[in-house]
Amino acid sequence: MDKIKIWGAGTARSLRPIWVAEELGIDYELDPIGPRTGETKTAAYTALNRKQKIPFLVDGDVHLSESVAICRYLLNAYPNGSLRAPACLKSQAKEDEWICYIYGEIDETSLYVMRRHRDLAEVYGPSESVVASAGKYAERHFQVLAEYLEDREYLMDGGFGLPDLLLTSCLDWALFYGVDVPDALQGYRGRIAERPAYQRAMKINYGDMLGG
Ligand SMILES: N[C@@H](CCC(=O)N[C@@H](CS)C(=O)NCC(=O)O)C(=O)O
Repeated sequence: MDKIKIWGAGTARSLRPIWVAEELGIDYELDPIGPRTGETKTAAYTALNRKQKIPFLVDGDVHLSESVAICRYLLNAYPNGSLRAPACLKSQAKEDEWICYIYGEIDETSLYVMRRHRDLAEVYGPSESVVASAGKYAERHFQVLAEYLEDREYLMDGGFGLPDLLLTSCLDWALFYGVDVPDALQGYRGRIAERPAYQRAMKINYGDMLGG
């Protein structure tokens, strides 16, 4: 069977599947295409992913877009114990609750809105007030997460898992955007950033952008 192939590098969303693949020790091939480079708009890529977005994954006959869905698939298909795998319905539901919350409120509603109206202002229109209020909205939800994580190592009992990986990718993104991140979350992020798989994934995903 062909190697697993992942498309996409250079963004918080593309980091996630690369990081999961590194955690799981998967032998994969990466095509590090970037957004806004024209590479997602070629006929060949559009035939693979009609949404013309990264990340994207092909594993045999499994074709998947959506960073969180790709991460979940890789973990379910190739578990190795380094990422928490929910053992029962209730545990899966609580994990999904965190994932939907972080993806919906922090990634899409806050950080990507900031990206649209600042970095991508020529496409979506500039708006300082929208960027400021999206940043404040992220800060409000970071408080919720900080309170919850005050006396916990990870979001779920049983170790580092997908909700932590997703949150860490959002915390990096938020810090890069100058959003106020509470100390409790900065400490949590710092502990997770020591993971060798995170460090490998950051180098693979951002390459020269990290100065390395
Ligand atoms: N919900 C998607 C978002 C994917 C997405 O918007 N990717 C951006 C880069 S972070 C992209 O490919 N943008 C190119 C474009 O919109 O043309 C996910 O989590 O994978």
